[in-house]
Amino acid sequence: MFGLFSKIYAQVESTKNKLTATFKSIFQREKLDQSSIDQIEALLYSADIGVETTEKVIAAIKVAHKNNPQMQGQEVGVICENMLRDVLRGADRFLEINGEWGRDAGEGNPQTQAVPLVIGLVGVNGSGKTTTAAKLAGFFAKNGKSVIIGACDTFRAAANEQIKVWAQRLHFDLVESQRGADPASVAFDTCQAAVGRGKSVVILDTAGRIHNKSNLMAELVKLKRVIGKINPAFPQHLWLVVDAHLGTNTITSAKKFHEELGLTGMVMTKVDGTSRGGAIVGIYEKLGIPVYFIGTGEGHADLAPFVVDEYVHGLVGRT
Ligand SMILES: Nc1nc2c(ncn2[C@@H]2O[C@H](COP(=O)(O)OP(=O)(O)OP(=O)(O)O)[C@@H](O)[C@H]2O)c(=O)[nH]1
Ligand SMILES: [Mg+2]
Repeated sequence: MFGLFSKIYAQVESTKNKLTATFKSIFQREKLDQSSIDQIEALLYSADIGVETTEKVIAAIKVAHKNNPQMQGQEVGVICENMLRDVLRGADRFLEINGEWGRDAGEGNPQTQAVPLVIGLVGVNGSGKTTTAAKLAGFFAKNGKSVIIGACDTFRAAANEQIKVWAQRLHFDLVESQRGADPASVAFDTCQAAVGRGKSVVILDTAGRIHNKSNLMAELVKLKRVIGKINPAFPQHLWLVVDAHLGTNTITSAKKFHEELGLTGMVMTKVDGTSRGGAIVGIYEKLGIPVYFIGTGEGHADLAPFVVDEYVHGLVGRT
């Protein structure tokens, strides 16, 4: 499993080539000067690490440089990696499903053998929820889990068809829906089917929504409440799917989703197409919500569990 991560993280790194290459070139310098520090600051900003963390990293580099004016680039690399790792401590958490996979069940995962793990995916329009639902189904199936998806996006005309195509291609069970149906009742039917069929994972794909539309947020609160009637533990997880292109701009919206719904995690998608993947740092620092997976492409296998060490390495690419 970890081999797969390396491949995917290498892919992330290569798409951010320019940024990573510039970091590397600084870390290879014999001696650090002020312009190198300015360059690192600009790089951290362009990676969308966030103001606070960037300032902290730069302050630490300046102190180290003052103490040792002969400081080498390599040492700066160590500071950057260590500080980013520090800020992200606890941001990677793997799931445990019936005690068989991952290393940490995290909080709020009162699994027993018979209870399926229910994961709801929420987020703004186009963030990658449906694609992530399909990728997760593929991922869990590959890890020996039986999966069912609920097509709870009853708002967009083609939503059901979109997930149905994935279901047929990847052979997972799907509870379909009609446009205009109540998303909570689709979620209820899906969870009930999961219990009846002995599924181990339920993934609920929901319609995209803007955080300040209170009626749409209320719809998700209702969905949560309704499936809680089947088992008070449902949904054990509610993940915000975040588009990496939006960078730290997504913090306000993430905060609102969290306030309304009590998010348990995030998935950051489209990390392949942008150098702004550093936003995970800023978002985690502000909200403290762990990141379970990252999306690295449009294909069903382009998903990797988030691993802080690999991620930081991919971001600043110290050799
Ligand atoms: N490059 C890349 N594209 C992605 C990734 N995840 C999703 N996409 C693309 O992003 C677009 C939107 O994805 P969807 O899964 O339909 O997004 P959604 O959140 O379900 O959208 P709504 O249901 O309309 O809110 C599609 O073109 C996907 O192929 C990713 O990790 N990388
Ligand atoms: Mg969708």
